[in-house]
Amino acid sequence: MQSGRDRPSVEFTFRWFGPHDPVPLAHLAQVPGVRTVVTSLADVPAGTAWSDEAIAERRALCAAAGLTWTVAESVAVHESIKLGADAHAHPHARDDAIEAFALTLERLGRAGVEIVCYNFMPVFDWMRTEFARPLADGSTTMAHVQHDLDAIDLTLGLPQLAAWPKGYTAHELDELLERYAGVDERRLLEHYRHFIAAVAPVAERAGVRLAIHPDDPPWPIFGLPRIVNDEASLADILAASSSPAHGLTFCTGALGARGDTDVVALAERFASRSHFVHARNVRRTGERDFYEADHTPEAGDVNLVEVLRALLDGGFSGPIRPDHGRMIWGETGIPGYGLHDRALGLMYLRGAYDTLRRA
Ligand code: DNO
Repeated sequence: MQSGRDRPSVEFTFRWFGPHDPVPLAHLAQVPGVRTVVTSLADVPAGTAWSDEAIAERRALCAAAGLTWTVAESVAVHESIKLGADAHAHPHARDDAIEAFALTLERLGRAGVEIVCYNFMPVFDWMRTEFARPLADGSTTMAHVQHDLDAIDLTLGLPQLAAWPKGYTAHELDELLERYAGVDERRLLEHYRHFIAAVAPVAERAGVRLAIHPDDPPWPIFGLPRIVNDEASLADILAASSSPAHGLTFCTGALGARGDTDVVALAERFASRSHFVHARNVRRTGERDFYEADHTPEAGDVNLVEVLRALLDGGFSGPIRPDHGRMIWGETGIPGYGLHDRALGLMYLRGAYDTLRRA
């Protein structure tokens, strides 16, 4: 157990989706202590390098609001990388996509962006089955019910349920899913090793730290393999490269959705390999069902103060952002990404942190 003075310092930060985000950047800068921002060029398709100009433009936008862009979340990993060369339609697609990813890292590094968050979930990024479940207090939140997900017929295309539809037609989706037929967890992990071996040295040279985000929800969906979701799989992922540039986005919500996972124990074990933290709380309502709760321990199953203590004692030093909040006080906007509840969450974490540092 460390005393407060020995505990590393961290940076509390906030996500901003870009000019289409209903939360103005200037409002983020009014949250006490927030000086940096997490954002990305989400309009650039996976497999295309981000241009220096577009990076400079986003950086300038942040700077004009008094904020420094320090984390890129996310840089998308093209499906050809996850599929591996042989399972993809074009023989060079994987190499080209890796090259584009590496170029993006070099350019972000030059622009002073220190951390790049990404994920390795086939086809679908994070997923929920409900985006505005009413809670007893009149707020709304996102929820996941596995039975409802299982009932989705993908041959009809991906309905309104995906948070971030990638715009596949039913036919494209069908083709893509077919190509994944030969990719099981073992193969996916091999493809991941190929990818990280290629990009970690580039990240190192560029002064960028890579932070892989766990699968969300943390189990396979639609029969697709997922390899970043529990203690053993996180250990395999981290063992894929010993580069100091290779690490995790420690997402307490994604990891906390599994009843067989002790998030505090994971924080103890992986603190020093974590480059970035997503702090949010979930209430499990079934083996594979949960909803997203506010950041306090009574509201959900994750004790964020204990997680924070474990991360700090384990040597984590980096950016932490409050992740999904509820929609409260009549706010509307991107589900999970209203200003109010995330700002309350940030202040809760900040209070816990200041206390831990003085204890
Ligand atoms: C959800 C986020 C994810 C995350 C990506 C990382 O709100 O945590 O969209 O940004 O999965 O690649």
